[in-house]
Amino acid sequence: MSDLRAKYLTAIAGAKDEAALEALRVQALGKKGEISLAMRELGRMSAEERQQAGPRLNALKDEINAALTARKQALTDAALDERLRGEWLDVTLPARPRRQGTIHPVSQVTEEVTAIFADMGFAVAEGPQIESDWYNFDALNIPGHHPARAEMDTFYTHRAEGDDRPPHVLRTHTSPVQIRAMQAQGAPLRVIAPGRVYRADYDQTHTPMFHQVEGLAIDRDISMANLKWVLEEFVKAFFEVDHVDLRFRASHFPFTEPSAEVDIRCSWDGGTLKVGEGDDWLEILGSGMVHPKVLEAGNIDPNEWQGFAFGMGIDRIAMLKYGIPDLRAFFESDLRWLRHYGFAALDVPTLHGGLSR
Ligand code: 2U9
Repeated sequence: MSDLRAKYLTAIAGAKDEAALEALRVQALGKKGEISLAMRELGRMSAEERQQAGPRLNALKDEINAALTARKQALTDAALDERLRGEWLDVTLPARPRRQGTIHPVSQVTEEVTAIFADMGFAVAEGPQIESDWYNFDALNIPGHHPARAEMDTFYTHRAEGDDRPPHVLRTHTSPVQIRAMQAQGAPLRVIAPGRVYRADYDQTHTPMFHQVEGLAIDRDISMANLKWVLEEFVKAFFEVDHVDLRFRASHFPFTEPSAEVDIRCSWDGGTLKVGEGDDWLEILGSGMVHPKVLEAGNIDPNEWQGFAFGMGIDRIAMLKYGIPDLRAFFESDLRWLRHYGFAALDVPTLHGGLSR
């Protein structure tokens, strides 16, 4: 019997697959298997012999069954290990170099602008694109009769017949986001508000939806000098040049007093824009000191706090930086245009890693 035991335990341990195990099971424990036949022999033994051999055969049967089960489990585990090794995937590998999708220039420039202002301590604020006319106009010192309301070519939502409440508007600038930020966070405050804005206007230089970024810095002693420095730093970083000249031209906005439009020195030699050199001036943004009434609308005391604000068109500065000629093509989803002007998906702009490359 010890021969049988050694024979089967050795064979089971060396079985290469489930089929070999099954053949061994049949050979030992099947109807005509060696162990089964030996059990049948018990009938012919004397009672004394049977008492000896019976339990030993049963124990051997159990031992062989257990060995079969254990070997089967080991083979299953090995097969799974093998599969896991074969299907192993390094998810940290770089993406395939062939570019499928690309980052839209508006997204790229939004990220660039955000990285630059984040470095100067500005947080990003967001708000609804459908606004009450209070947040979009009144809070910004643009009352109902003010020509700016008409000038802004506003999209109004529809109210049901007999509903006399003023309609909501598609925000005409991101300024309401900053009113909300003042109300929610109070002073001191340093935020930028990038996002979509809407004006009913469509021609070569206007689309009914476009993108703005506005900035707001409020503190006890903030001045136009701080504004000038921040904008100079921004323009240098954005256009990736060491030197810029800015020109502040007096202007008027209802939400700032005094107000200034800002031009940068540039040249258009050979049809391409060079920032920081030449005899031309290019208007890129509007700015000013926040009007006291606007601070009040944001629940900030104008006797204690003051601040500067600025605003610019993201699509416009994207066109300037990346030499994109037609604004309307931005929103036509033409794949050839997107592949040509799009950016690699994994090149996230940072100040240390490079903004555009
Ligand atoms: C608050 C207070 C003041 C934001 C400002 C401008 C000047 C400006 C235009 C640039 C080109 C809009 O996209 S554009 O047509 N913007 O000239 N924006 S100051 O002033 C604010 C904003 C929010 C609470």
